[in-house]
Amino acid sequence: MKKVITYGTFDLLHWGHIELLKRAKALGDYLIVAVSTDEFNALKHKEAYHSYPHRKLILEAIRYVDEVIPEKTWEQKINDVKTHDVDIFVMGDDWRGEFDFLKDYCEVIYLPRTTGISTTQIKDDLS
Ligand code: C2G
Repeated sequence: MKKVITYGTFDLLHWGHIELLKRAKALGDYLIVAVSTDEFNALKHKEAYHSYPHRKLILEAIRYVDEVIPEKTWEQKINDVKTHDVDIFVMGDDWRGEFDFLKDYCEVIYLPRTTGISTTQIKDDLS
């Protein structure tokens, strides 16, 4: 079984997130999503509209997602890859290069971001 992992806040879930998760799942058989806790979001200088428990609940309802775990630190990725026996790490290409250190542990793939949508744009459009 080929296991894939990806990380993110996934706030105000939108079709750009879904396109990422769909493509990530298509790379293997099992997709783990490490969703940022509210405390970790503070480290990313992000404040999500939905709380961690609600963002976790929403992600668990997506057909492409098999498991949701918390993302609490920047440093947990290597351990996550090892403990979850992950074969492929996937992120949108706004992160290109940032996680190449994981290449010693698994395949690293950066997928093109979906243009025309973002959580920030949703907030701006509604404000
Ligand atoms: N994404 C995308 N297209 C968009 C918006 C987001 O492909 N229009 C992707 C991002 O590239 C990322 C994932 O969806 O791979 C989640 O996006 P965010 O919730 O914004 O994640 P981010 O805050 O970048 O957190 O340790 C990594 C961080 O937790 C990533």
